[in-house]
Amino acid sequence: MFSFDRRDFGPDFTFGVATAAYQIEGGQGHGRGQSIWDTFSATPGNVHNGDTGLQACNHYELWPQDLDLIRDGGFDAYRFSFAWPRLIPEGTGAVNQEGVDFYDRLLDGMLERGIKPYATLYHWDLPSTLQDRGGWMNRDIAHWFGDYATLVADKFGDRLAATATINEPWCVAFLSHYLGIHAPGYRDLRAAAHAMHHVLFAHGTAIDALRASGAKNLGIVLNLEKSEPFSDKPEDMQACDMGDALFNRFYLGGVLKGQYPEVVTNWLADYLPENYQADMEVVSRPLDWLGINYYTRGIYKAGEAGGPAIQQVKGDLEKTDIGWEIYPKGLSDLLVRVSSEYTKIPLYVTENGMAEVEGDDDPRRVQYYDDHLKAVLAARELGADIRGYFAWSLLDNYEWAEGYNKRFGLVHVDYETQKRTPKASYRSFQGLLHNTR
Ligand code: IFM
Repeated sequence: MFSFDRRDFGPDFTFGVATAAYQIEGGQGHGRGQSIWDTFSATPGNVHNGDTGLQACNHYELWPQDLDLIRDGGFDAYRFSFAWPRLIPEGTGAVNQEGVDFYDRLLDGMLERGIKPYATLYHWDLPSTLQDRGGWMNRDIAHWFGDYATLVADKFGDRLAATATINEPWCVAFLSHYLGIHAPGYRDLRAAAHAMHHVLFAHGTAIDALRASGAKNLGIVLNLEKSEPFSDKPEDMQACDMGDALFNRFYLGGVLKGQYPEVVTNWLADYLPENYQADMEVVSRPLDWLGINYYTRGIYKAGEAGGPAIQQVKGDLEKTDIGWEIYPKGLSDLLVRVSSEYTKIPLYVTENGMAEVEGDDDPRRVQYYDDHLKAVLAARELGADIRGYFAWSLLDNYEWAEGYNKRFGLVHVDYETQKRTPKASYRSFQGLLHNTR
């Protein structure tokens, strides 16, 4: 059980759980087009154990019991994502009616259960046909994404409590086009620099499209880390500044101030799209809220001679099953930083949680949530306007390059039988939230 009371968060604070389409839906076929994760995961060597999202948690069919779990846990809201290739199989053009019907059922199911839908338009499953045309490296993606946003607003907008454009643009751009760890698996400076700008330009273009179609309560979800230097040597401090600029300030600065950090634009000067500065007004369209996904800190050190200029090193704090340090103070520090240096719009913690070894008894995860929710309270005390918190994740699910090997769920999933079993962490939320909706 948690060590605080729901009332400590005030009556209007939103508690929710989060998932993403490719990680849970399964339901391939049904008119759905191919996505970059289908082919990336089918390529030997990219994903642990060769796991794919073909079945995942079969949420496509089992969604009624998953929504029951959200309701019975006492959660107010469900953060889910639309699959672009399920709605528009070729990325642009013809709409897949079966896909529209699926999200109609899902949204109506949420509303019937008193659960507020918090939607994300893009959580990494780009239609493959768009990748064939350059994907996030092609400036045209802003318009492809804008048209997709219009479709979502027209079909579903009146039922959505909030809509985010992109989930974790750092992952879409840097992790996937520079580090090569996520689809499409590029390791190329120019590809990364183009994707970094285009993903934010597409975000701003989609905000315009959503607003024009009457959608309300619009935001974006950034993954942020607490960046810390390995030592106070000037070269490590400088490495940390660069790490922070690449991970945090590029996205915060772009979206909230229309400005990228100079250390990054200098580094990427030869590779960024020509005249990108002309897009910054669109990149920084006013938002109604900002989502922050937080998991851990990043520790930076100057690189060795002949290698990359900065390197990340492992710290000595207790780690989750995926090897990330547990650092709740990083969450309060970040929330306070964003609210004092970047914006006064409402903030939401849109993801937070931990990977833990398989099992229904997960005391470390209960402690993790307890400590991080207290960090949210601490940041609120210091003036940050935080309106909600979403646990990642409702279910054990497909953890991208880690396949099914890493489990983040409040609810255990047996992938053979698809049986769901609530864990102790789910019960802790239930104890906190029950009968208070
Ligand atoms: O599973 C992911 C999610 O898709 C995006 N944020 C981080 C989670 C844990 O790695």
